Amino acid sequence: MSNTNRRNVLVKLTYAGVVVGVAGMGHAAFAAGKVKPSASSALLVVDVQNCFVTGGTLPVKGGEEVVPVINKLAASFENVVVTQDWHTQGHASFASAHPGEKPFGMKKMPYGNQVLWPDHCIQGTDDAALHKDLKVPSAQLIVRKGYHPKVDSYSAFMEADGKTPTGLGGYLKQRGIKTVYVTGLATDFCVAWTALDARKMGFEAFVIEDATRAIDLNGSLAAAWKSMSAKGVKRIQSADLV
Ligand code: VGL
Ligand code: ZN
Repeated sequence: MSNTNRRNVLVKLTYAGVVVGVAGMGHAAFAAGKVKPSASSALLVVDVQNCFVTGGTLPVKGGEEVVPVINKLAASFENVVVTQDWHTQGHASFASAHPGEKPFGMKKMPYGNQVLWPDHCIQGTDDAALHKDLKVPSAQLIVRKGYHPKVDSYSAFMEADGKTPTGLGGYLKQRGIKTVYVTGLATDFCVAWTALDARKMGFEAFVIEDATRAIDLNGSLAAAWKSMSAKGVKRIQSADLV
């Protein structure tokens, strides 16, 4: 082996060592009070609605537990955006819209594979309202999504067809937001897709894990963290924030 090659091997090993080290540290890399939201940060509160908590149409286990965590976090942010899953009756993401299909099955749609859900978060119903104890009075925008009858939208930025923006990316960019902190429901669907699209659109993205709860369907939670980590989404806890 030539000297140059040996040096390259060493460089690669060292580089790999650093990468493994950082990945292995996970959220422990963020010590308490070390992550500081600034005027160019926004807190995204995803789908904290009756449909996704106990007693709702698509309950996420422990979904209501995110409410006090988010209420407290909101005080640290100058910019807060809330989202609502906001489906039409008979929406294509509902199993009931497909004869013979059951909730939590899969269906091939023109835009890709779609999990079929129980009817949930129908526009204007109590089920689709924000959780009554969610107190984020400083929120500046409410983004509703999933209102096109034939297309789902887990992400707050982009519908599931991958080409219809909700407008949130433009809104945040026009307001000079560079970093988003994603919270809410559910970790492995709307939170993850929102965080991944935030990265795609060039935002720095954090997910505040204890301000989320997951559906965890066939390993979807582990898969979501894996793809988020691969795309540079940072996993933190609410105690990591000042
Ligand atoms: C969601 C499934 C269906 C979510 C929305 O908010 O994570 N999950 N619709
Ligand atoms: Zn939905």
